[in-house]
Amino acid sequence: SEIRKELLDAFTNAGDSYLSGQHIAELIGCSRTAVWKHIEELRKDGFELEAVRRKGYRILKTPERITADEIRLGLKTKFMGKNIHYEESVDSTQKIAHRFAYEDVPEGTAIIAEEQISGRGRMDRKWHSPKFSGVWMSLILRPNIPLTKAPQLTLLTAVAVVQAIEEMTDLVPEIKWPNDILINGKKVTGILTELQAEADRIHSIIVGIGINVNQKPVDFPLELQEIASSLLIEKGAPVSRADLIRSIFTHFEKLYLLYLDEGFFPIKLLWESYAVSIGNHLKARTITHTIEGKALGITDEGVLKLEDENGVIHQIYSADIEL
Ligand code: BTX
Repeated sequence: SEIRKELLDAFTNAGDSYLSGQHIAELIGCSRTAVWKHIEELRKDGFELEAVRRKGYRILKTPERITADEIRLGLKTKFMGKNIHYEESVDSTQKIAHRFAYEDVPEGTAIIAEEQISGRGRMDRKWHSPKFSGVWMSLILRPNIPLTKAPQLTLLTAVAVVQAIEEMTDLVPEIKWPNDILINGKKVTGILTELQAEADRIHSIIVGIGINVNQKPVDFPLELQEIASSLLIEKGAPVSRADLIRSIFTHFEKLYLLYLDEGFFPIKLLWESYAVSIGNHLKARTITHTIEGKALGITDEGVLKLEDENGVIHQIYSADIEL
């Protein structure tokens, strides 16, 4: 807004010195209460402000934004992330991606937001996506594969994200079938794969990636504090979201081209090397029932094989896994 611009200009001109509420009120022509409200809004948007009695306000830190330019600088992919659509605040990047996919945007288009008001997980679950601290991104793909193979893209994406996290940190991420990435047992990433199809042909696959990057423990709602974590928490230092996104584009494109060329097998081998669930006893909760057993691995199609106590091997296409 106009007032926001004037306020930021005033702080720019003040440099390192404090701006009193009275002074700001005069500069932008509003009441002191209104000044206080504008300051609170700045805080909500990620600015760190210091308020000192009798002196006034000073900006300590501006919010860390991702800019498309920052991502593009140094990006060497052929098509992944070449077309970036950036928004500050959205319902869900998946929603935008679905709309774009109909409009025939190029393959590899990425929709990235600083914040999602109603980010979503699988089966209508919520995905917590606070401002300026995560990677909330949807990728549009148009592989020429049958519908039944679409879930393989979830596994491929998990491998790409693990490789990117490994490149950016010295953390050891692990994959929990099919779509969770854990660090020290806590969820740092979720992947949601959706598709648009006509008859049995895939029109687009939309891969949603949510990564907790720079959240502090207090940034998680209570119900997530035990089960979720962020790269910052695990690493003990912030991670550049733009660098992480660029790294995901790079690893993703490599894996995706390999996949289109040679099929799922090489991806499967990589995936298995990062998976925690394989060899372990686990519980798979499908929509209709729960199966307990030992995870034997995934099939060449990406389906989980679970051996129950009677030695019967079940193929699990979609489930929630409890380790
Ligand atoms: P999921 O169904 O496997 O996981 C959802 C569950 O994970 C929730 O029920 C909750 O318990 C937990 N959860 C919610 N938010 C977080 C979080 N920030 N960190 C860790 N755990 C959480 C996973 O679904 C798929 C998530 C995809 C998110 C991306 S973000 C970009 C794109 N847009 C969009 O709306 N969704 C995708």
